[in-house]
Amino acid sequence: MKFGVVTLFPESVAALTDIGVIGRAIERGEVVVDTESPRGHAHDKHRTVDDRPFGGGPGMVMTPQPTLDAIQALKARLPPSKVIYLSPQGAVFDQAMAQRFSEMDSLILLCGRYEGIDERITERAVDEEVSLGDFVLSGGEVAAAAVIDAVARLVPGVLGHPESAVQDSFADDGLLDHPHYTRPELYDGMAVPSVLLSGDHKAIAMWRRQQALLRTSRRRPELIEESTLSEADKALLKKIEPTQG
Ligand code: 4GM
Repeated sequence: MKFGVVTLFPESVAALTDIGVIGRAIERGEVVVDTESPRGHAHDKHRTVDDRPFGGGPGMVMTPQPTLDAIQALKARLPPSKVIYLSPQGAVFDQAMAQRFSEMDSLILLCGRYEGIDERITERAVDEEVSLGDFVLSGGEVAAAAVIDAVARLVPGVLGHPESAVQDSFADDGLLDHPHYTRPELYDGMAVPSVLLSGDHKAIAMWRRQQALLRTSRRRPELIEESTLSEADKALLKKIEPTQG
């Protein structure tokens, strides 16, 4: 899958995507991250990409021409792509959106700086406005890198072990993940739950399901209402007092 990123700081996106499983997928050529800076499309001698807001107020706004030309330059190099603008005003990003984006051949991510971008950029070139959540970053680059990571790891072949994408929190049922343990069995007086050492795979699966249900109902009850629980799930949720929240 190919990602195009329109950013005034191309190195910052590369620094975040060139590591870990996504970095290795980029090395193998399974994922491509191509960047384009509006700065290179500014025509004046100071390479100006922003200006003061009409109507007054603090900060600067990215002007239409350099950013729209940068988007066009990426479109010319990539397969037909949707343009996603990362902003706090967007629809909230979630696993279902990541799944939908991962089914595309390519995606262009537009990063804002300053107070944001001239609305005519959005009107002319943006297909979807997406937010990571209700907080403000100094630029869209960290949000774009998060979207690239969440989407790329769903592309077949990118993760080493294909089942780990399926088993993730949210993946199949929209529930939070169960707790995980590894060695040692006893750490500073804290024991691993004995069922995980039992070798009883049915009991382990049931315990994990129950922990996922209990965690979700305590931490994110709104997710439980959305997911349709089986009768077995409802029984698990009622049965035992949880070991942790
Ligand atoms: C638009 C306006 C995304 C974009 C002002 C980007 C938070 C998110 C920016 C801006 C961003 C988010 C860039 N901040 N919640 N900052 O996904 O500063």
